[in-house]
Order: sequence, then C-alpha cells, then structure tokens
Amino acid sequence: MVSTGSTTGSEVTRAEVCAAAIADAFKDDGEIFASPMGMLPMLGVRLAKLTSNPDLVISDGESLFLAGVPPLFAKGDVVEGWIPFRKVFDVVAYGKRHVMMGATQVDRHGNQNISAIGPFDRPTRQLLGSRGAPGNTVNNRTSYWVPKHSSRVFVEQVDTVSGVGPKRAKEAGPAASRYNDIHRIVTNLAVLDVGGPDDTVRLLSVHPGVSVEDVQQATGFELAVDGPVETTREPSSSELVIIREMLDPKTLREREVPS
Ligand code: F8G
Repeated sequence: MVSTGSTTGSEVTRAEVCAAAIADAFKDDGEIFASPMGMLPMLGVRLAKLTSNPDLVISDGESLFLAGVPPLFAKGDVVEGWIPFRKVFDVVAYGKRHVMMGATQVDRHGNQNISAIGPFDRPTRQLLGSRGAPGNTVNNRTSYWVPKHSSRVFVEQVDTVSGVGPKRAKEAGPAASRYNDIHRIVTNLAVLDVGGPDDTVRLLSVHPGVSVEDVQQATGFELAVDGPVETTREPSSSELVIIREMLDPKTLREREVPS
C-alpha cells in the first residue's frame, strides 16, 4: 500500500517505488559502469548494487570508482579507481556503461532534449546543453529519470535533439543505431521504454495509486500500450531497510518525489 503521507511509517512512498524501479533498470547489466545523474537515479543504482546487481561498478559521480556503497552524496570509504571526465569518454566509447540522465523533454520516439526550449537559433530557454547525451545514446545504454511526468516534458517532438531515440538513430545510419539502446524511462508516475510500434514510447507499468489514464493525461502524445499494464512493484522490506537506514536516512528522496 503506497502511503500518501508519512515517510517514517511502514507504508511505502512513491519515491521508494521509483528507487526500486530505477534499481530494476540496472539489475541485468552485470559488471558495467553505472552513471546515475541526479538524486533518485543515484539512490536506485546504489540499491541495485546492494541487491540485484552486486557487480555494478559505481563512482562518486565525480572521479572515483567506489568499492563500497556509501549513502547518498556521502564520500566513499574505499576507493577502487580513478575515473576523471576524460576517462569517462573512453568508457562511453567502449560501451560498458549505463547512464541514467535527466530530460527536459522526451518525445514520442524517445528523443531527449536537455539543451534548449524553442527555436534553436533563438531559444526561449537555454538549458545546460547536450552534454554527454549525443555520445551516450550512440554508444551505451541510456535511460532517463523524469521526476515530474507532465505533457510539458512528454511532447510530440522535442525542440532540440540532445539524446537520440531509436527511430532517428536508424535514419542516421548504423554508426548511430548500432549501439543505440534507450533502455528505460522512469518517472514519478510510471515506467516506460521505447519498444512501441515504429519505435515509440511504450507504457510498461504504472506506479501504485496511478492509473493508465492518469499517465496518458500527463503525456503529450498517444502512448503505446501492449496489453494489460502492470503495476510497478513495491520495494521489498529488505530494500526498504537499505533505502531508509543505509542509503537515504535523511529522506532526501522525498524532496524530489514528495509523497
Ligand atoms: C521548460 C521545460 C519544458 C523547463 N518546456 N520550458 C523552463 C518548456 C523552465 C525554466 C527553465 C529551466 C558522459 C556523460 C556526461 C559527461 C561525460 C561524458 C554527461 C564527461 C559529463 C559532462 C559532460 C548528462 C548529464 C543530465 C541532465 C540532468 C536534469 C535537469 C533538467 C532541467 C536538465 C531536466 N519541458 N522544462 N523549462 N546531465 N539535469 O520553466 O524556465 O526552462 O527549467 O554522460 O554530461 O559534458 O558529459 O534542468 O531546468 O542528465 O535532469 O533537471 O536547470 O532544473 O529549472 O526545470 O521557469 O526559469 O523561466 P533545470 P528547470 P523559468 S551526461
């Protein structure tokens, strides 16, 4: 039962459902470098490392590979290696990485925008630029975290393509499509992928307390739905202990996805 309030009681919060859904996105990756961008992605990746995928390679988000799994934003205790930005590009090119990025916009075909809103030559909003999105999406598994699922984010067509979706990658040719792997889009309402007909965004599960209609209402295009839509699983009691007592005792997760 997902609570609508307390984060200290035994009831599961929406943020905790999202953390477990993010962990599930990394559970089958084996021994690759996980690059979570942002708080909930970091929480989910560290939960995966402590549960479903102990081989996952994690860093402090700056330049150190970590042997242990520290709480959110805490300094690592045992350093396993050095991974400065310039070395990350080698890992990206080699493909042994799964990055979970943010997204200002995501469109029907799984293209992502973190660069600019409005016309490219005169944006109404300049954002942080494409950053690693182009290289990530043509070289290694890429997922997205969207903390506020809305039709402002999920649009028919992004204003600028930072991260490329599978349809556009195929149109660009094998150099773009060969390793293009948009794995999961986890939001505060649902889990999606880009496995719908003609490489479109597909609804995989809705979080407890959320209906398919709620998600469709909050999406600016028709979602692909393959038969009955599952309900996103709730974290197990042992995962809740890990989340609440080890990884995020300050309940920072509630700031990003309030109950
Ligand atoms: C909008 C919308 C919208 C927001 N429609 N308007 C308005 C219309 C809003 C605000 C204003 C700002 C490998 C690799 C790398 C590296 C490696 C190589 C990466 C070296 C590292 C460095 C590098 C990329 C990592 C991310 C992005 C994480 C987020 C943010 C955000 C929002 C981008 C989504 N839909 N939305 N507006 N980075 N960040 O009204 O106007 O726009 O809105 O992988 O880098 O180079 O490569 O950012 O914006 O993944 O996810 O959250 O600043 O919070 O404030 O929402 O209201 O102010 O007028 P934000 P926000 P106003 S990997």
